[in-house]
Amino acid sequence: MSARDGGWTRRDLLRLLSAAALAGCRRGGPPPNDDPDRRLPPLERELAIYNWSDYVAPDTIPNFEAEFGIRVTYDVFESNEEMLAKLQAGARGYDLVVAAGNLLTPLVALGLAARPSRRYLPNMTNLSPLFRRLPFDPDDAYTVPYQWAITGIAWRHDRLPTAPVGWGLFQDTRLAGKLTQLDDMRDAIGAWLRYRGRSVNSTDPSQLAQARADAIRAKANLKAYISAPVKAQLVTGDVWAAQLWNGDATQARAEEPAIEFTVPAEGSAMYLDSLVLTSDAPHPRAAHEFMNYILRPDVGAALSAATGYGTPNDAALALLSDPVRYPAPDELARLEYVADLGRATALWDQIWTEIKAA
Ligand code: N2P
Repeated sequence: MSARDGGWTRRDLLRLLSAAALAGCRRGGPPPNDDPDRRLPPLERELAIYNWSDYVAPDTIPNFEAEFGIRVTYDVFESNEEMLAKLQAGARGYDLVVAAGNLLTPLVALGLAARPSRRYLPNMTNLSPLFRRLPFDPDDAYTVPYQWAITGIAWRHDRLPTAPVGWGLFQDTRLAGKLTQLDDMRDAIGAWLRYRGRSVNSTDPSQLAQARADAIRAKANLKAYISAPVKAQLVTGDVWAAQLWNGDATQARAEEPAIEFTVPAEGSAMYLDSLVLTSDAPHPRAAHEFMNYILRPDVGAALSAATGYGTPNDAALALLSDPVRYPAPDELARLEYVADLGRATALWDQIWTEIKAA
């Protein structure tokens, strides 16, 4: 606006219009805090993280706080759906969330994720190429890999008459009341898709209807749909076999050596969970420091040693005496990364609701 007369001149209007046109051209493009080459403000004194439960080493957070002089707020969730629902409901203030690959698509689509600035992540070079350029983040633009997981069966070898072979275990009426499945739509339904030789990422309505029928038949035997908190019941022996993620099974085994872990013969799901920067992170510099800290070899090794999950970090892997090995080719042939379902998410949601209500 012209300061001289305080009113609009024709030139002012033209300037405004061309600025609006430029802004229009940028619409749909990345917001300014999303530039992967941007410079960040000075280090903040706080950081807020939203992670899975039982998914960090006891000293990961205290060591970071002490070294960087940052106070960390650390909240946990039990499922991807819980995390997404909380963020969608407007929970703000988290700088970093730990998200499975299949969650990245909705996080980006909802404008909740931002690309980190590469300038502050020199330790990215420690990552294994096995976990780079995966389909959910083909340019490695958003995700800073945290840990990887396999879904299988954790079971008590002192309670089950024989070792479980496949997902059919959960249909065995002799074990009624001693079984649980994950309280996780993708895993609970995904198992029954694999049981029939289908993909855990199927969007075929007839395959999903069959999976619903199989899931409901198994549900009659289940004590509950329960995720990480089932560990305590495996340890006490109240549960004899639980669909569970490998690291949580390892954590339970540390308390009760009779607990084993098996990947079902029909195959199963695999996850790469990543640190994702939120688009409105209040402490972006601290968030980057934390991501780079997790990517240190010693920090990554301690994380995986404590949680029992696989490290995507080659330099960390080299430090571990008994690491979770990446699946061999024959095992890998039976495993699938869980992928975003796109429009079929609604159908899956509906089927999961029907299974829960059955
Ligand atoms: C941690 C479970 C995370 C593994 N308790 C599944 N993404």
